[in-house]
Amino acid sequence: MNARTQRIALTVGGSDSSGQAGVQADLRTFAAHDVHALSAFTALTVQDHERVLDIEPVSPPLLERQVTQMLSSFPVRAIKTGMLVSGPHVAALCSALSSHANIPLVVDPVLLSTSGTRLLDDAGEEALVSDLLPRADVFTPNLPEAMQLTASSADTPYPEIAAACAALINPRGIVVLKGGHGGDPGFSRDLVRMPNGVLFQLETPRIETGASRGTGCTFSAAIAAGIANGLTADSAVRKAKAYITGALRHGVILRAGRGPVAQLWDLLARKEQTRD
Ligand code: PXL
Repeated sequence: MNARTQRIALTVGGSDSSGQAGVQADLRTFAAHDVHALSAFTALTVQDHERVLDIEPVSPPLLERQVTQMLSSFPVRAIKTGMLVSGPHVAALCSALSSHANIPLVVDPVLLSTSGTRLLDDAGEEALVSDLLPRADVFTPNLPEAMQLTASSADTPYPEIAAACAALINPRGIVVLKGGHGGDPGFSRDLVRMPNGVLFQLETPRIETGASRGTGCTFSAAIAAGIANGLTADSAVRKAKAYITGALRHGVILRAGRGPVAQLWDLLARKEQTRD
């Protein structure tokens, strides 16, 4: 018998039946980081290779029960949130988190699916800003999400958007403004804002691929997994950037040239090397 202890993190979000984004992406990401995944579902979604076809939310009380039970039963070292559906779901989550203020929280403010379906309603956006974000230790909006949540305009400079995001979270928290900015199409640049206001950029060559579903979920989940493994939040962010770059490079094609990033890329690459 060779049992061993494993570090534990909790993901709170939606099921993607196509296994590309949402909780399914988070589960593989935690596994790749040797972190045991607890999950609390906010909704079941029906998705094909490109679209969200149906959404059935879980009742807010059942969401609260899932989170409350996981946090009281296991020593959870980090929590990551994704699709939160509605105002009552955000309220249920905040209620479950209220007696666990010390567990690091990574909030990925999922507003839309890749194909443009809303995954959080208006009341949910309000509750996210007023009740959940003030408790967040890492906040990982992409540029459109950051602009929407801070009411920024297209000509607001990125450092100002990042500062407006920082004003929404725990003063000791980090903002990671994801990708898609910087003007140079050859690069993916994330702007990181530390609690003291220092900004730094994480830059990698842009990877052109149809296998990019789940990129946002995976990046945020990798940050949560790094924190669960004992890294400081800013080390976890840097490490997650390298990890998501590998996952994009090794993307998986499922159908019509599209598919998810490969969360288990490192494991599979090593297996490949040892295969004869
Ligand atoms: O990528 C954000 C996201 C999160 N959660 C679920 C999703 C998506 C995108 O489609 O389907 C369940």
